Amino acid sequence: MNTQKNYEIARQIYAERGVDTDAALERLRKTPISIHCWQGDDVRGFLFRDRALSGGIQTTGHYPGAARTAAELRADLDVALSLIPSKHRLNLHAIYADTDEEPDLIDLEPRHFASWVDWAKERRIGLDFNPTCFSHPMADSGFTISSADPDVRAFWIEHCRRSRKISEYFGRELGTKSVMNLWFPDGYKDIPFDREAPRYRMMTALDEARRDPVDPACHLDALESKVFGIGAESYTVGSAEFALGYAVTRGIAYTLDAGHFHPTEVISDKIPSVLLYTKELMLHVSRPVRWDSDHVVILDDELRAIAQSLVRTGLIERTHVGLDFFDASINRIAAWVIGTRNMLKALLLAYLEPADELRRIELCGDYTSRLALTEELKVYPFAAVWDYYCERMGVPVREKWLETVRRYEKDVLLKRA
Ligand code: RNT
Ligand code: ZN
Repeated sequence: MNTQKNYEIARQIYAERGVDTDAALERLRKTPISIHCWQGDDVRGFLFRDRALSGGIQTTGHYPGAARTAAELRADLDVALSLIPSKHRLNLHAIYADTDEEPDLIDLEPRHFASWVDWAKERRIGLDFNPTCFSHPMADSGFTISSADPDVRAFWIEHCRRSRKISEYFGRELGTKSVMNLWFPDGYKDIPFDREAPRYRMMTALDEARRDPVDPACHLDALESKVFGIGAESYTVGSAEFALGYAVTRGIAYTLDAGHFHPTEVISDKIPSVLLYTKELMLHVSRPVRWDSDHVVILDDELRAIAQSLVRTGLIERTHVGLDFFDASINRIAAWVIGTRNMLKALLLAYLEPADELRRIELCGDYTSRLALTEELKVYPFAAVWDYYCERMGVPVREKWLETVRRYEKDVLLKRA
């Protein structure tokens, strides 16, 4: 197929509507996605390989080939990155430390992540970070940093304090600010008597964990809210009001996860509100199916709406777009490629909107034209623009990438016993 010729036709069709497709592609090229490392090994990490995943999150499935070491995970990521157009970032969790020393979470230091920094430097990509406040004996009560037990609380405060140093080190070494996402599974399975005390403890513990000054050019804290988790159905300490209030009053970022709200709520509508009150925003783009199931992101209406919220009013400039899904029932590299390419497709669709025209139409109250135009735009020749972009970025066009994944599965993944 003639990708170039198809693009020329598409470019003219968009141009008739006043849309510059070359400019849209240039904007897309400059939009990094923070790709989550934990899709590659079902959120296990390398520090405590015998611990089951806890914190009310779950991976299901037994697809072969999960990475068992940092070297394997990096090799898998290299394959995924070779199939995703343009440069992105990698989002690491503390349990992905690459060391033989067997440190506990409160012993972690930047040097335990040196191999990741070398890898990122070679590829000229940025790193983001997360303290891991689950899958650990100190989290077995269902509470971490908001625990009523001062020893438990102190443990998690120290882990988060150290995590900030690691995140700052990423930013300094790589010359691009690392966003460190704080998420705590803390909550009650059944109805609590006191809903305030754990929140007060979380607030003060977070202040303590964040007491060391860090270079804002290298590190940014973000706090993620949640509505419920498995085993914490009745009460979550870090609720939406808690996390947004904390982020606003402390001048940090708030993290919106697409699966962390009631089923009819959507984060696409929350993005513009949150960014009125916080300087920056982190996203965990995910796909909840009936619950916070973290399915692979597909190009559905909500994904498109998220991208529209970010692009139409320029809020993407203050947003860190991260992914958060984990499916152990399909090829994990394919999961990364599908989800990330879909995020990029959604952004490109948004960059291809005739924004000025639609804004003018809306402001003059012409809702007929607004509906007519947005519906017709859905079937504009977007695919020709996307294909051309993939070709130009040197990655496979359309589903051709699956051949590479299949070959790697046969040669490498299936050989991991
Ligand atoms: C859990 C949160 C959290 C985790 C990752 C692994 O519900 O979404 O972000 O998924 O930190
Ligand atoms: Zn999340």
